[in-house]
Amino acid sequence: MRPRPLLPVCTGGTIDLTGSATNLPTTLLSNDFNSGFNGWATENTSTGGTVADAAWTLRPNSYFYNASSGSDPTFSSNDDTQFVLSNSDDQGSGGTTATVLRSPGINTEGYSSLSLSYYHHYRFNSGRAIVDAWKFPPTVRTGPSSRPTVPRKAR
Ligand SMILES: [Ca+2]
Ligand SMILES: [Ca+2]
Repeated sequence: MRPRPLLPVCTGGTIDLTGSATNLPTTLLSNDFNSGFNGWATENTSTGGTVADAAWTLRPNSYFYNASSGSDPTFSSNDDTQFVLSNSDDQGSGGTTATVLRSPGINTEGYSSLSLSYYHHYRFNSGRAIVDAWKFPPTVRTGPSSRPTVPRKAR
């Protein structure tokens, strides 16, 4: 917008003021993985076993997995739709799983606060898993480490 010429304002006089504002969207980024990864990147730096089997993979709701031991789980997502799964058990014994699911960059300019929410489910067999969410550069980290949970709907 071009600046207008300055107008003199006299006591008791009136003047028209104009301005504009940009409405920022409430949700910056959202993905339900129902139509794919949609720009989310996956990394798989796992070692041992069949590494490729640990990669983040789109799975349909009610996904049945024949586990190597214990009961065979059927996975359902929070809203009974397609979801993503990194399956350490499928990598096989002797493997260590290291997988990352990374969102596209988010422009937070103009926001004074941000919140992050997500559903996850950690199914315990042996060992432990860590679920972290962080912003990059990682000056602030948030998200607790996962503790073993009984099988339930992914959160
Ligand atoms: Ca979904
Ligand atoms: Ca089995």
